[in-house]
Amino acid sequence: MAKHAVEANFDGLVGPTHNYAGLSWGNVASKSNVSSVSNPKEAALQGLAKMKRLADRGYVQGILPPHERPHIPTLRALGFDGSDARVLEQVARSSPALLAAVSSASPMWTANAATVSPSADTSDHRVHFTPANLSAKFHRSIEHTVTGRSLKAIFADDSYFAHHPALPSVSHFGDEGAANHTRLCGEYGEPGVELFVYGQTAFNEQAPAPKKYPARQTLEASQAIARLHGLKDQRVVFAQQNPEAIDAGVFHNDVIAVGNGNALFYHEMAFLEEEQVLADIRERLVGAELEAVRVCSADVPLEDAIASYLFNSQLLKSPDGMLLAVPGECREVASVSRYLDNLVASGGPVTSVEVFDVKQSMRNGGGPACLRLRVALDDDELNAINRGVLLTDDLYERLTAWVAAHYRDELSQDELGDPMLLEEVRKALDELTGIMGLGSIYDFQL
Ligand code: SUG
Repeated sequence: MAKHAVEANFDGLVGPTHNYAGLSWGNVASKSNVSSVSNPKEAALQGLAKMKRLADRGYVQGILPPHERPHIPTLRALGFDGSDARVLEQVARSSPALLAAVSSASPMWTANAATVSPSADTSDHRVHFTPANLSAKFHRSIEHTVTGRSLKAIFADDSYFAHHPALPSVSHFGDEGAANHTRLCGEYGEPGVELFVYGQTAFNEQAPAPKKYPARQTLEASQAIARLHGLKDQRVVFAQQNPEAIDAGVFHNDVIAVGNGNALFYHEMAFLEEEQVLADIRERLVGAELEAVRVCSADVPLEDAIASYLFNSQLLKSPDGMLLAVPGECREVASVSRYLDNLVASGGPVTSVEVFDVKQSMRNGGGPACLRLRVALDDDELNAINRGVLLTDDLYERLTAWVAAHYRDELSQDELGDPMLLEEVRKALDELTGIMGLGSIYDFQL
């Protein structure tokens, strides 16, 4: 008998240095909003409001903390020295691009934090975590150490949870975590099919690959994670993302597909070999029939899917079917808005659609689904986690007050070198680890 389990969503709390630095070549929104003035306070409150609405509906909602930024240890490792203020002053003068990279609040997109395999799928029946090396972008490649510490602080009991280090940080093993990984299943406590979507095969230069933009995930990385997590071959599917989609701006699979339970909602341009992917999932899925909801280009052209982030919605099981939690931009793109009007009436798995405003994050290419990491947990595992990170009414009140007290409501690129900003960040994060009961996870606390 499968154990009762739920899917918990761990959202990244947006950090105080949220800004628009144009760091992600291949991510259209990041490039188009470069140097706009951001509003970190609004960004964090938008994220918290999304979490609160979902927690109020009964979903288990957890939080992953922001990281320390600007990250002085990275700058010191690159040869900047002297006091922290002097390090900032030197890098601001000599390399504003580097300063922007070590100041990004990118850990907010926790769909890229790690790949997680629930205990029903793994050989030792523990929940396995591998932080993503995010090696494709320098500003993201510095995330996995602190991400690993946060995950260990939250999922601490090693009789239930297994933590692996990130894969080797080179392009051959480029890994972007859960953004390229979807678990399909009947009940959450039953064994599922883990679908790994990759952009490129690293060790075969003849294999299809995008021409314009980078493929951030390799097949070799996905295979390594499946091995590390002890997944059974007959429960895993490796699928190549359509290189044309990557070249149009689909830098992660979760910009063009989302799945949950037995439902897979995807655009016809998502996979290189669509029929094969569906057949492989159908063959491996036990205890449930795959419900594939395919969106054609005739209804939603690829560029509209990218502009609206339709597929970066959260697909959540609800009492009467499934809820699609879409970003507000979906109502601003005519084809997508029309599609959504018909979706519920079409009689498929999606039974309701709700709009969430995460505009501050969207302008850097991060929709509702980018902001969350899913962890399926059985009742014992849920009891074993550090409960201080689960959103309650009280924690929501404390965190909104914390944001109001510590965050700026405007931040431009010129301000990233301000030593006061670094001080504000450290003071805020030190308080936060206390609020969430995380102990010491930041370099400045060790
Ligand atoms: O890695 N943007 C992130 C967005 C990540 C979205 N995540 C998922 N699709 N799961 C990225 O490209 C932009 C930062 C800047 O330009 O300031 C950035 O890192």
